Amino acid sequence: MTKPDRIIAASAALAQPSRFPATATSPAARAEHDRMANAIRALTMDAVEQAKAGHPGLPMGAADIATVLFTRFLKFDPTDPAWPDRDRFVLSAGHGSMLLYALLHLLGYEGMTIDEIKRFRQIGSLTPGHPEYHHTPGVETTTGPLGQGLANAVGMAIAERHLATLFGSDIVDHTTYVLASDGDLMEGISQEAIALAGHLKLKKLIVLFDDNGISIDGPLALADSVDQVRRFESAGWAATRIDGHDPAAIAAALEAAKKSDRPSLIACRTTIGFGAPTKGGTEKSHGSPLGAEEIAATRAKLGWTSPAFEIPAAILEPWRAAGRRGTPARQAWEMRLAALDPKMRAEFERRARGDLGQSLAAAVAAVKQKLAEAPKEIATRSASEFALEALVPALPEMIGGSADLTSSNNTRTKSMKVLSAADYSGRFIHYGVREHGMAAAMNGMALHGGIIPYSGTFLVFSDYCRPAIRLAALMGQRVIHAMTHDSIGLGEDGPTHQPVEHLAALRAIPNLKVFRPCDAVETIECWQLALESNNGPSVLALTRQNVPQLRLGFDADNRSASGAYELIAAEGGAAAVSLFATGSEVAIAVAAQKLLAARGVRARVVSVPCFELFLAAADAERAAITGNAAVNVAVEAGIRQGWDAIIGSDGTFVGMTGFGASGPYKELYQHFGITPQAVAEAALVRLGKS
Ligand SMILES: Cc1ncc(C[n+]2csc(CCOP(=O)(O)OP(=O)(O)O)c2C)c(N)n1
Repeated sequence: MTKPDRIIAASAALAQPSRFPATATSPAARAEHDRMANAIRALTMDAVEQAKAGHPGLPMGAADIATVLFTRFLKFDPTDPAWPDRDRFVLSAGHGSMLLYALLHLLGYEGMTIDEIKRFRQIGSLTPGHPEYHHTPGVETTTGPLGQGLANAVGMAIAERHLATLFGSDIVDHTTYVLASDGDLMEGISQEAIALAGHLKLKKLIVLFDDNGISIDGPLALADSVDQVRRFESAGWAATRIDGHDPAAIAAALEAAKKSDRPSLIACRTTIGFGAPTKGGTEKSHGSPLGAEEIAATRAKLGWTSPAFEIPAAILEPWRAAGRRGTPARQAWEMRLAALDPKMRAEFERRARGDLGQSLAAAVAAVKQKLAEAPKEIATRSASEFALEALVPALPEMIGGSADLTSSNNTRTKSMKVLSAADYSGRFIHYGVREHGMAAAMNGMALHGGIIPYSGTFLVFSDYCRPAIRLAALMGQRVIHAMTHDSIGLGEDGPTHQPVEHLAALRAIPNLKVFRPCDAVETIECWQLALESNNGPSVLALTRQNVPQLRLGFDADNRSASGAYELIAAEGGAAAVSLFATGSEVAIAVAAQKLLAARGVRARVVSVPCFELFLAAADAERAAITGNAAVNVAVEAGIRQGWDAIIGSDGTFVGMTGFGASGPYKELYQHFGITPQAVAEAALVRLGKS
């Protein structure tokens, strides 16, 4: 066969979507569907029972939806779970994890053996309590905190549209499906996500709502009376309501959704714990094992005669056939990729791998060169913009944005077009005032691959992003948050807008890097480090107010890479005092050093742009940077928490102990005693020289 013939043959194989025609209503087809869906129910009951923990209700209720979706619509290949053009399936209601694990087992994902199903919720199994990205092949995102998955899916759908404009629909053409529960849709983040998706007309996003009317406390009516169909419609979605146990209705709704010019909601009326005679339809099937008696009665009711964890070959085989369905499509795709212009193909593959390419180093060096030639006394948010002017053209995978603070965050460079429903090729997203949805959508873009999302908001609103940042850290995703107005230095907006505890709170998240550069040179260095961090997210805390450039001359080394470094050594001998500082307070430490020198006290200044990198450094390197001065003083316009790891519990801290206040920033620094004089005085007191 010639190459084009093979492509046609492979495409033809895909064109036979399944053994189930869309209008399948024959008794035999229905019976087979029921048996296949019941396999999900049986595995779920048995695994939850064995683990003595878990959530049987959702998988049992959504089994019909999942069976139709995975056997007739979803484009995937279990032999290549990372195939870039696969459809994405997001189980937003992560507590229903057994739905996904049962599917992965039945469809033949390697590794998801029946033993793994038996080890549900055990340490080291492929079947943890909630689905974990990277841990289990076939899981597209870590879900559990309700609402996040839905918002991740919006980011995935944005990524798909954007990349399709660059590489063409032969290479990028997939749909993002979400299974969402009542809980997902009650969470506030869902409103941010659906409003953004509707606005951007993400037509290849399809949400299947497991509309079972039950949550943990009982009937939904206890707490909610939203008409979800009308809610989604008002956000610009196509929305419909169907019987979620009718395979023909599910298929018809999916067919219609695939043709829609808008994102689609399919509200599927289901019975939680479908098949369980006494607990089904009630919250009793939501989150605990059904119990031996109820399981026996469910088996009888469903006509499921196999023992626990056994799937008869006659049922497993059609599932495995459904799993094999996508292989020809993937092979055809690979041939199309191979036939692509070599340069474009290399670029696609580079971006899919997440490699940064060669141009980053040159862009960073060029920025540093300019700063060496003409030092800048500017806010680090402006330094960030200066850096981005070089980075954005060098790294086409960077997609920027802001939560309605574009001109404050300085995240949009001059050349950046806006990504919109009319033009998905743009690289800047106006997320609207939706920090949480933005951060979660960014996670989805990073998970999708081919994109490095970065965005902006005020540092104080990192609280609004926090659940998504935490998940980015847990999943090891490279997303970058440029968070400006990073202290009382923002001035007149006052304590509502002045972060105080935020640096400490962000530093508490494992696997998140918090950068607080002190000047324009550190700012480009921190951007470089954030971009190179391909196993976790970063926050850049940036000032509103101007700061002097402290790093003068050209330095090819990225000094920020060690997290902390001696910016200025003590003059004339060993230091009696080490002054540690971050961001805008490094200049205060530098001024304090001069005051101390005037009093005959030798001090050194250590800039600490990133705690996490510093604390991860080898012991000897850390000890050398920490030094052995008699007195350690740290200065940061935030709370002390976290600093003991650097200055010791006997170190002196100059910073904030409560909320800020409204006023001109220079006066605020005086008011709160974060000044060179205060720093010098603190050191002198410790030396007994005050
Ligand atoms: C943000 C968040 N809050 C609370 C929970 C705990 N929780 C898990 S499931 C659930 C609600 C269950 O209702 P629903 O979403 O309708 O799921 P179903 O009962 O249909 O399985 C809650 C409150 C959570 N996982 N995430």
